[in-house]
Amino acid sequence: SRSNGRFMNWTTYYDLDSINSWIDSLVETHEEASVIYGGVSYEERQIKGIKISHGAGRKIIFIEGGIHAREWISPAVVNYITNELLTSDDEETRAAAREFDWHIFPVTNPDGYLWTHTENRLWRKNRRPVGSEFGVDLNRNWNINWLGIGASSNPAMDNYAGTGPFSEPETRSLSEYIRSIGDEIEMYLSFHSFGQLLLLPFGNTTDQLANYNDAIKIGRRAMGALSVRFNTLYNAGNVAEAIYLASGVSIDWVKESINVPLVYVYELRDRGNFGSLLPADQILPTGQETMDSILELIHQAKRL
Ligand code: ING
Ligand code: ZN
Repeated sequence: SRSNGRFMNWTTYYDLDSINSWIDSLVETHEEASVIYGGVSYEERQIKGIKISHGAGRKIIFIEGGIHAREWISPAVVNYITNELLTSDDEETRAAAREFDWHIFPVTNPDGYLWTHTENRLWRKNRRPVGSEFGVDLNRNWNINWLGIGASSNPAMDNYAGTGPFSEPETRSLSEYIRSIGDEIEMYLSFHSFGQLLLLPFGNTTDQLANYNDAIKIGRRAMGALSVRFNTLYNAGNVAEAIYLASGVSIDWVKESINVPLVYVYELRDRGNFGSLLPADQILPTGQETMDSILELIHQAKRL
């Protein structure tokens, strides 16, 4: 499924090279777009992204996609959002594109993503060799409550936390990128699948956010907007309420170390019928309803 680098339909999952060349083609044709690099992977691939900016002095919305390799709907939806921000005729979408600087990384785990296209469709981690095993869970490796509850010290496990906080080049370099723009980030969105959940920090404790009441209200209204188009139902809650506890996760580090006001994880479609193997004909509807919800997140955040 290689694209020609100029076109992406929303009925196909694309591989790493195709996504990266698609980003190049967008940057060539949209003056508000530029290539950004969030760091590098263990196998020395770039974490390539796209920045959309219509001028100086804007707050940032940061989008993290594909930290788990097999969750293909995550990069696909993130690319759909990017495309909407650059090409939509919809008034509200265009306003959102202009109002913020968008820093968007569809594939924050490039080695793992490539591996799911070539060797093992259900691979989750990066591809660091550890003894006779491979891979660190990049959503357990951040320097926040590292190796606490819901993370494993066993490299054979899918939630292996690595040899230390930020032991992995992907998380270390991406966190440096985030820190470099941290003061300006208004909202951080991390895309996973599956489960149809909107999660709030924290991953490692049942303690609630200082702004929990606002954050959950905004999130619930956004999930209301998400449901309108296709009646897709999401539950919203902090990680402890809605899923399971996990430590060393990106959202906890972004909340605690960078103090980003609004931080959410999407667990995209579905609720387990197809799970990680969501058929490609669900990319477009998942992208559309998710875009609806992001516009509502922005709208509701402004009403605070
Ligand atoms: N789910 C997330 C995981 O990393 C999560 C859930 C996200 C838990 C953020 C805590 C914090 O396990 C998937 N599907 O990967
Ligand atoms: Zn995930």
